[in-house]
Amino acid sequence: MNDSRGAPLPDSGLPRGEGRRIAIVVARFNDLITERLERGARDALARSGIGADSITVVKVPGAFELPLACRWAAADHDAVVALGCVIRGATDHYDYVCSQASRGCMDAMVATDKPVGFGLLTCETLEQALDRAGGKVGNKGADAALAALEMLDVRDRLS
Ligand code: INI
Repeated sequence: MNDSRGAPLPDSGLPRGEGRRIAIVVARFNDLITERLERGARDALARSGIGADSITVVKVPGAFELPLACRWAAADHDAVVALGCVIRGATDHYDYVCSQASRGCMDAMVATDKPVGFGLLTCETLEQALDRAGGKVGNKGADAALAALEMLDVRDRLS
């Protein structure tokens, strides 16, 4: 594919933010982690050229509530970033929350035809979560935000 001047475009979309309106949906459960994911997502969006007034942040109780809020947010935003953190406990509750939240976010993305950046950490320990929320493995909130922007660019190039 070529750009408007005929120069070849790279195969991947670019995380361009200009003119985009983005919603960030943040689960409050494990907020020590999810606040860091939110900061990472906000910073990544700002670096991609999105002003603070084009970003809506909304909090929900936990990861289980992310999919429905993503569907609501998709109605008047170009893309949504879903952020949460599930840490394995003593029961199998973890498995239900992880599987339903991730399935629900995918369903929200397909049903609304809007990108949903998936920033749900599913970890065995708090240490693993800290590593992924701005620690030694990066910030998965930032990664999810950039993935959503990249998908918007992919859509524009395919349409
Ligand atoms: N929600 C999370 O976001 N992370 C968790 O680790 C978690 N655990 O372990 O239970 C969790 N549970 C709450 C759930 O997401 C709902 O908010 C709750 O069940 C009310 O619907």
